[in-house]
Amino acid sequence: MKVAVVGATGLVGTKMLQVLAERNFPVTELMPVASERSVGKEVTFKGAKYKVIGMADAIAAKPDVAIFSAGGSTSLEWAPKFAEAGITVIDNSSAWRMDPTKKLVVPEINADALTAEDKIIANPNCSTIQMVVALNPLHKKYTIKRIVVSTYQSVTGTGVKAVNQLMNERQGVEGDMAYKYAIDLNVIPQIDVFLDNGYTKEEMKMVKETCKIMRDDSIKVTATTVRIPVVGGHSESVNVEFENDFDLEEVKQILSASAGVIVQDDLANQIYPMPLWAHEKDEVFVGRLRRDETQPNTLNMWIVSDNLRKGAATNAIQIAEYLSSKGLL
Ligand code: A2P
Ligand code: 11C
Repeated sequence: MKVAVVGATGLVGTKMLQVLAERNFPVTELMPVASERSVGKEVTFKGAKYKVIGMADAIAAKPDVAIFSAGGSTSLEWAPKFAEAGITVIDNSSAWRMDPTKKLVVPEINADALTAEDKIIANPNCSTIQMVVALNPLHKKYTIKRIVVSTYQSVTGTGVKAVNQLMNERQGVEGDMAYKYAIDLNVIPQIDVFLDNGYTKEEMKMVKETCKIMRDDSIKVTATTVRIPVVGGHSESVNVEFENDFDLEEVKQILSASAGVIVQDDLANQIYPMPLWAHEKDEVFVGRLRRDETQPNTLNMWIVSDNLRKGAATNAIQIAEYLSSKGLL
């Protein structure tokens, strides 16, 4: 498989190279791609050095699949050019996610919708992915009516500049600011820009992407997304109301048996999901499972996952693995 990683010098692109190597994706030729600024720079894959190439050269080299994480505007401009050249694009930006002609895929949930005609496939937002991986198995059993979610999101979701801001602040060093405010010793209740309805773009991604991935527009979602001074994973407090009543032990069994989910819920030993443990793992961790005692059929849960892995690189590579296994590339 000839594989291009577009945005290979970025935080997610670097993680993509790492995950491709770890999962032993059958790469016969690797093309790291970035902006013209980075052409000629070197990246490492499986211990070997590869020179970064530009977009036009990448198309000319005709990879079987191009995994993009180079921002929305780059995707809008370039993904159609790759697709026209017959290259399947798996795009980690928000550019194509809500386009009705494009599939928005979490392999555990809706990879079955993919066909060889899908030349641009969208990878969802990190905070959406980890939530739906945990909720979809419960939706199938009890039918979700409404989700109330608050997030606690790692600075890695913003990129290298934000990680540097946090580390600089911690060391008392002046540097570029990724956020308007200090992030160390602070909590910022804004992720991405504000929209006309007073919600942020990140919050509305969680609302819209959830329904599209779970193929059910009747699910009501309301979200508050928050940046915290953590490196290593996003956490989410989720309150979910079902149409039907549930048994807490059965909920744990369903989640334990679900692909990509690990239940960490042992109160006696103070075991619950944390970014500290989710960091560099591919699974979604679920714990603090308890009944909401204020209304019927409602569950409280705590969901943690490494946003650069299942939230970005791993999910995209799992899509490529699915396409490859079904002969769709
Ligand atoms: P470059 O390093 O050359 O700027 P991050 O989200 O961590 O900032 O990374 C963004 C990634 O997207 C980087 O690899 C960056 O390359 C790449 N990128 C940004 N703009 C373009 C573009 N116009 N064409 C190709 N790659 C781009
Ligand atoms: C964050 N969720 O944590 C964002 C980053 O639409 O893929 C990913 C943005 C996206 O800041």
